Amino acid sequence: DSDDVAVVANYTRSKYAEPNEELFGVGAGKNIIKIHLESFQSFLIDFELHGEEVTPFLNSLVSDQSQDFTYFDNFFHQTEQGKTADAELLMDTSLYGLPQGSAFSTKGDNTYQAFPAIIGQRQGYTNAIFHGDGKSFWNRDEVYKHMAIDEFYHEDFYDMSEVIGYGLKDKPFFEQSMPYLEEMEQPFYAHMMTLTHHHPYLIDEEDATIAPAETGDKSVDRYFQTARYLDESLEQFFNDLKESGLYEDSIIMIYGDHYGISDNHNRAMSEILGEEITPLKNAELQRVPFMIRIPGVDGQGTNHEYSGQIDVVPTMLHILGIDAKDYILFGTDMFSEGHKAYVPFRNGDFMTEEYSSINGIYYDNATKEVIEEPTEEMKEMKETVLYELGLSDKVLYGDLLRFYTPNEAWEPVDISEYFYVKDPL
Ligand code: GP9
Ligand code: MN
Repeated sequence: DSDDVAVVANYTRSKYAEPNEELFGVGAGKNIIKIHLESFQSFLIDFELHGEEVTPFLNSLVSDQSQDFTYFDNFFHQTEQGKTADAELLMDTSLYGLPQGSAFSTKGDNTYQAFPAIIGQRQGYTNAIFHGDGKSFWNRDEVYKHMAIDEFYHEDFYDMSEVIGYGLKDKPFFEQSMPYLEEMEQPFYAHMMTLTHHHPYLIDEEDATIAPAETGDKSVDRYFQTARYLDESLEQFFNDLKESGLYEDSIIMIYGDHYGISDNHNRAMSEILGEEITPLKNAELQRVPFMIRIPGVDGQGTNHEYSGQIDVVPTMLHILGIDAKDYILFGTDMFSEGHKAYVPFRNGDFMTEEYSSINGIYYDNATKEVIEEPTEEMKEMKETVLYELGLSDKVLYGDLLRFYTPNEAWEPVDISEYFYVKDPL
């Protein structure tokens, strides 16, 4: 009830980090194009297989300063069983996914105060999600209403003749999304969700432009081929955005949703990386890319701040010039001096810049050694992580945002206003 929500709000307010003044509001009113890299882990960036770059296009965004991207190379996914849906939840609500199951499925009718709803109300954004799969997967067609997604382009909006694995192949997906994107009312927040680079990494022969790896583990071997295909589809999309004029004045955000290679594949992965996959190494492999380009702002190249998906909403709010302080958000602005650089995983493990806590064991990140006698500060950090995850669970299990009014600008989302059908009567 309202007492519980007050406890939560006290916590998030005490964690809150003041915006970085130089960046506060620099992106106000600009379109946001958010690109989901399915199952994409950061080890792929600059990785070479058979002496070839696997993802030359993404690599070029990181290495070429004139592209004006900032790449967070210590950014982690924080998902659990909800996989993609957990990533969506984390990155649009700054709440953690649930310890079991998917909040999208089980808490799809909750009240949310999501990023799209906030920017729709405060700055007139039109919010859209593009995904070449059925609309009800992960209960999206219900939960999106609560997040104030105005338009959901799902399989009914696409020519689905070129399908592999779960849905439409990424190249036709981006190609067919362009006309919808060009017609959208501006400013818009458009979330492009790719799908081809998804387990078990199936690819048609004509789409495979790099040879598979040779570990004998089929998923791992093909992982590089679908990553290459995704990379090419992205380059095609960037070219189309530039041609349409949308690229220049839009914020572009690129992220990975979760791991693609689980620890069931450690044998093959150790062959690929040439090192043993220890528990610490496995945690380190949970890095996914986060890249952002803000028009008119110089890219920083690579930013090494430890951060995670939970931090994206406050970061983006501040870029748009909306103070995150009023909202219940568990992350903090990644560009802020006061950013809290610890990264909770959903199982209670966590990483900081100096050390990691995995399965009850603390490791020194630099030496990779076990810390036999963890300090009080380390143990307190763990308490904080567990407390924070527990508070987020309370919000979801108790549907607590029902009882919270962030500020005068906030209006509860009216779900009867949203329809995700192609040709409404
Ligand atoms: C399905 C897609 C896959 O629409 O989002 O989800 P995942 O299996 O990665 O959670
Ligand atoms: Mn996914």
